[in-house]
Amino acid sequence: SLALELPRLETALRLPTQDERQQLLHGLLQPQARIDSKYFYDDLGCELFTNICQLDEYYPTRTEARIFAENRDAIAAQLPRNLQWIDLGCGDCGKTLQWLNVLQPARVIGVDIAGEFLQSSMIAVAQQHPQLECIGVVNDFTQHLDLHDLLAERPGNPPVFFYPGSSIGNFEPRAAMRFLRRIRAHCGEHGRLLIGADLIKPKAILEAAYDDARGVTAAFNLNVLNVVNRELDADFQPERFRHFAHFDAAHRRVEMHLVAKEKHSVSLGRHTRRYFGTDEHILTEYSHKYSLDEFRALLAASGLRCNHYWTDPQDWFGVFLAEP
Ligand code: AVI
Repeated sequence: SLALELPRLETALRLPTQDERQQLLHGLLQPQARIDSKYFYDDLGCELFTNICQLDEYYPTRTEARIFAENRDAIAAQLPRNLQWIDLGCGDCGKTLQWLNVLQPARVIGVDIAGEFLQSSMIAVAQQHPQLECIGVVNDFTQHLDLHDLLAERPGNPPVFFYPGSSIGNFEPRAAMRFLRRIRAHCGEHGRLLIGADLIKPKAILEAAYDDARGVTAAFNLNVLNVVNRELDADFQPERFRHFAHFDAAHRRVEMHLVAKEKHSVSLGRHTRRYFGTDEHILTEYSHKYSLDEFRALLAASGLRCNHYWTDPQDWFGVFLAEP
């Protein structure tokens, strides 16, 4: 029998709303068609992303992990005691698990858009740390981050937001600033943000990271069409598109696209059809890269002071600790 009490799961904000479907449809009907990168993460997408993180070419995950491993005590020393740890986009909670022993937080809040995945992750955390209060919040936090009530339940425990993996790079800089400001608004006096950001580096390394030899990233990108098919009752055939990734140096971002191999049309539900010409692109993701100074300037513009940061010997990835 299961002695474990199931972690609390707050789901109020999930189910895709009519609004979200409208937005998705609207994006696909633009002259430059686009699909928001949040649609990557269905069950298969989450699994493919886990595989991406283990690829030789995909350096961000292991570079960040090494920065954390080598500086864990120094980072922990800068954080408040009895904190509430909020992992934004926690996935399998693998990164959070590595912090729990040094930090001994008062509670852990995992936030993720993928509900079932989140539930099993939080159960795993609770099993390994039976004394710890674990809460899962199913939420598209990129759209509406509102954890004020939840955090206010523990007024004596300062929040520490954990946003690793350079997920901030998937926002355009202005949206990143709005998002960082929202985090700041949750911090109070003693709250902190521990955030990872991928740094500028040679184009060939960046492009290989987003177009690996085994085709895992290609499968991840193409899978978004299956997600759209379900969301909109559409009939995309992924085999009619190919994966394309390139670094746009002017905008300092890797872009992922799906390119139509041939001219064809796709039904987007009962009343709408979209025509694609040969080589027409659907934009599926931006992954912005920063210099150390640019990222600190972004934090500053969001009202966050960064007194400490850590990098690897090549300056490929940055970990920043920020406070209001
Ligand atoms: C989640 N995010 C930080 C990844 C990135 O690198 O932008 C998503 C990804 N896309 C392709 N590979 C990985």
